[in-house]
Amino acid sequence: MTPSRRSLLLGATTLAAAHALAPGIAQAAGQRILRLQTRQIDVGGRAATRYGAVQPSGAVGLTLDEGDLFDVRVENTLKVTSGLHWHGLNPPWQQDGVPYISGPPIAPAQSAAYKFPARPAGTRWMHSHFGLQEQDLLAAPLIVRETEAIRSGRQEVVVLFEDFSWSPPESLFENLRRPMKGAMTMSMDPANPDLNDIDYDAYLANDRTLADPQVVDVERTGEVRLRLINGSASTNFTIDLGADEGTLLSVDGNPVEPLKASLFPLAIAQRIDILVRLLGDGRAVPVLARGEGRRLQAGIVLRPPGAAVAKIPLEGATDGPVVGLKQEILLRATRPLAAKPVDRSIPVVLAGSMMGYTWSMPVHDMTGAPATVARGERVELVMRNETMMAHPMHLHGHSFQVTEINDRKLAGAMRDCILVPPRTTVKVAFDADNPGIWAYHCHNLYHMAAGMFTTLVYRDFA
Ligand SMILES: [Cu+2]
Repeated sequence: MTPSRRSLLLGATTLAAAHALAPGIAQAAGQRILRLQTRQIDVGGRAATRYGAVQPSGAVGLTLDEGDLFDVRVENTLKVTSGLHWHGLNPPWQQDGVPYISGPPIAPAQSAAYKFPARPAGTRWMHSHFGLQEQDLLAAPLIVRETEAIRSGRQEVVVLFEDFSWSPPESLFENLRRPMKGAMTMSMDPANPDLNDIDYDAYLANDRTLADPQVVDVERTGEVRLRLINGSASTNFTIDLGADEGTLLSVDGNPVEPLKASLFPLAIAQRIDILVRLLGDGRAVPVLARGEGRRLQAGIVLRPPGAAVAKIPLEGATDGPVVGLKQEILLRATRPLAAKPVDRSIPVVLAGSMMGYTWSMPVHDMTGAPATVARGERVELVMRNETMMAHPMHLHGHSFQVTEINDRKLAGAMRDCILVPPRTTVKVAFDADNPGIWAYHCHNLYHMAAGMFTTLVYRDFA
């Protein structure tokens, strides 16, 4: 089998599939196309050109049903090398879309094909893992609708929240890395942690600011399932339903025992599904994402028939709450890991230098070392944050369970991204059932770019 130059087929697929993907040959039945392309959005009356992942129909991102095959070709129409990672799906490692780890990135005018079972179902997302492209909004929803959600017939509303700057990400990063600036912006005071590295110009909800928010028509009564994705590069949000309550159904796409609240923390890269019941009082229901330690906010509005939609200010009256683990401690997975002793416990320190902007995540006290596991093991990651910033830690290719927060044992949520606040130790456990080489990193884009990145490697996986 000679690999096509234009179409790089990744992972364990059949010869027939490879031929179907070759240039000039008809597209395989059921295959979806996602194009990496530029698009224009309006931010405060000014046009911004950013990246996007769009189907030929114009649909942004991808929606599949539980049980579907993830059968996708990514076409790079950008002038730059790029790619997409399927955040929250657990594919074979070669199809995970992390450049140079899963496989080569996609050069301009080239494409790559992916084919694997779309598992696990739930609210996932996709984003570039190449350089700082995520800050240029190369991110989109990736929803695998649960059979239960489909059967319910409930309306679903998907919202991707993002942080936006008029400055190019490279200059934002350079600015952070200036030695004096880095030292000055790092807090030494445990009572006063650093909440933000970057002062953003706007927050977006489905590409729109609150100057012109998306207004979603809903029934007068009934229930709406919100699928909320924090696709920010560097902003933790709190979802605020105001006077209304919602019921948390899942975190990172994984079901939890229902939890009622009005405020829901949503760290970088995390997702939450919330059920909102419309009370029949004809009021519009705003769904806001408030930036941590900032007045800036974004959001959408659910509008029952005839409801008036009031103008929502770009900035709230107070700073958005500090995002921590108060709600995390209450979460219980409805489909937890099977009871089993831990075979391997791996210590990971989340570290940062006060001089300049350097982050790291030494494994077994060795900076740059991978976490190594063997197939079949129950593995525990013990993440100890010695810095003054929170780190949303993401492991690729696996769903883990939160098992302990500061010595408090939990049968917590299943996740793929857990926030580890300053001076906090969080333990998570997972089953090593997906052999390969996997990215394991802080999902704050600038922390990752400045070194808070390692890999999880299976021994003898090849
Ligand atoms: Cu971090």
